[in-house]
Amino acid sequence: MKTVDFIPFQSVTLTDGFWKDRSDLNKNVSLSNVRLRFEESGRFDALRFNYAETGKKPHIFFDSDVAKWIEAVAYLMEKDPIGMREHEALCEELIDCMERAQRPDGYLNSEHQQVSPHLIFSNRDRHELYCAGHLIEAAIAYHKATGRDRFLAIMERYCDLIERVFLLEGSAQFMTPGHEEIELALIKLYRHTKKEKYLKMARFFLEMRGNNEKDKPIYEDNRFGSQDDVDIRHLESANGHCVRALYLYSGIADLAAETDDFLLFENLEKVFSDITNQKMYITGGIGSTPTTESFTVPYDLPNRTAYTESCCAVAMMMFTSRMRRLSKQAKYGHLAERVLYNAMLSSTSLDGKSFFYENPLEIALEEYGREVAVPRRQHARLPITQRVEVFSCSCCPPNINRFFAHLGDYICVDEGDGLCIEQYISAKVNTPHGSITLTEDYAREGKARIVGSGYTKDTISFRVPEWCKELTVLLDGKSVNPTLCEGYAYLSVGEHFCIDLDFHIFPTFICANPMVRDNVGRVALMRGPVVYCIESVDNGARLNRIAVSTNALAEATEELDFHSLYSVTLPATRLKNNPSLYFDASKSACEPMRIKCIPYFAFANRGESDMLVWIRRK
Ligand code: FUB
Ligand code: ZN
Repeated sequence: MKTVDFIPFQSVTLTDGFWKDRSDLNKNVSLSNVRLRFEESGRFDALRFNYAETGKKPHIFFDSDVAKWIEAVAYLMEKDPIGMREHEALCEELIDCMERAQRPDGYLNSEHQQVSPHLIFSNRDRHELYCAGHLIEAAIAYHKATGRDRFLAIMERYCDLIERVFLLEGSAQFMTPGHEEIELALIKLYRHTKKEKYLKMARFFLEMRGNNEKDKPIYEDNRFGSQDDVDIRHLESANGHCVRALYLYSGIADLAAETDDFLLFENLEKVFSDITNQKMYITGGIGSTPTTESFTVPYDLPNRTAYTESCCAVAMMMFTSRMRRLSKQAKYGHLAERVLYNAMLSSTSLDGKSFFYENPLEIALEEYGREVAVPRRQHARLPITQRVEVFSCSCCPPNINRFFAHLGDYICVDEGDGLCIEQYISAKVNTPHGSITLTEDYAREGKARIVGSGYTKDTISFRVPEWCKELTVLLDGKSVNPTLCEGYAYLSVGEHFCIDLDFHIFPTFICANPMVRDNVGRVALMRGPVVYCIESVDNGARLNRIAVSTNALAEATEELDFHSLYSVTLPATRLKNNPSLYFDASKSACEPMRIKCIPYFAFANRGESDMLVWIRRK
């Protein structure tokens, strides 16, 4: 199987624009704010191994939270070592502490060493290998950024122990981790060090899952919980805890790439279709239930109780970019775009300080926290209505930190015989085939420009977004018709060129397959890649009283008032207040109104508000 590589973020400089602003916000606000909250909540203390002195008890996956934050710092250090000095000092301090605390046999885990040593490698849901995986990823990033190999050496010593306990002796009380992550980390370590043993270890953990008698299920009430229902060679659908699943699928994609295993790729294609055709929200979010944070059955996509964890957005980006490495199909870039503009962006407040764990598609404030006639634990848990700076389970904020720190990784693919533009993000990209400057006004005006300089190949390709119904291309100012093939456009170019793209963006109503019960009789507004929503702060409470006709688009007005994007205002009607529970439909009285729709990612930034993506269709 031919694999290709994205041009790595180290060769990409984001330039002014929508995504540079978001990435700067991550660097200048989110990263420091997460650091403050992690300091307060004892996460860094966990890895200072000072529980005995401070009494601050580490949680079983504090190590992973810190590791993701270090990984983010390392990525940012590559571009701005001076700006990261203070954060680097903290990383060095933590590496000192880990080096001192590591057991002579290589074991390293703050909770198990300080709180529950009797439980070491005894229970697969205690996240030891998950934490190890994140620490490995951080150590690789740190080694690349600094050239210093102390952290990497710590993790290699730990890997020696893991190899001995799991592969050689089989002395652990489980065979594969309850939470996947180490698999993809080990393949990264193999690629970084070129040591075959790490590939062998990754392969072991991947192939043993669902394929051994030793592993106990993680969730009694969800047989798919930890993807043990089937082994990777018989995988056909996406199941269980979503983050775990997507990390597993990413690891399998890496294994397929390294071992040229087409069957694994074919299985992942089935999984990809299962997710994108049946189990994904319009925002690119996944996870239909907070119970075990899982996928459920096809088309079960409730809006109000959507789980859609922010980590899932990160994990979807990981999975879909790996699939793109294995096969040039536009659907992977389409998915990445959907996630980026919606599920990913909604995770973070516009001021960069707070985060959602779950990203619902409907908020009805009156229903939050109200008394119910069933015991509380039977009542579906509702997501929170405002982003917060830190949660007790704070896996998402540092995941978002590390994601935005290497956003440049997702823009441009080196196909060998030419470059391919996957995402329209303003950037200067240095490639082995010359330099490319991308400038976009993509989500606002549907336009982008690609300028090549010193280009050494004959063709360049670019992804045509799935929402594009009309494409205009100018090559050096002259209108041209590119060759279109399976979602990509191909152009012959010379050494220096300028391509202007207009994808002709306009608002569109989208409807869902009627199998999605929650969306029957409803439409969602999209404008190019951006999903829109309505909020009570603009449109009054009880948003389900509002109905729109799809003809309303003819009378839409747009205003450039929403964080560099347009809000869209449309005629609609509102059902007049009627106290009756049931009433004659022909007598339902409506009043005309105009509704203001804003980009979904910006919801809950103006205080608590009702919010709705899927609006009743008139
Ligand atoms: O279990 C560790 C992390 O906590 C998972 O990745 C998230 O889904 C949350 O459950
Ligand atoms: Zn998370």
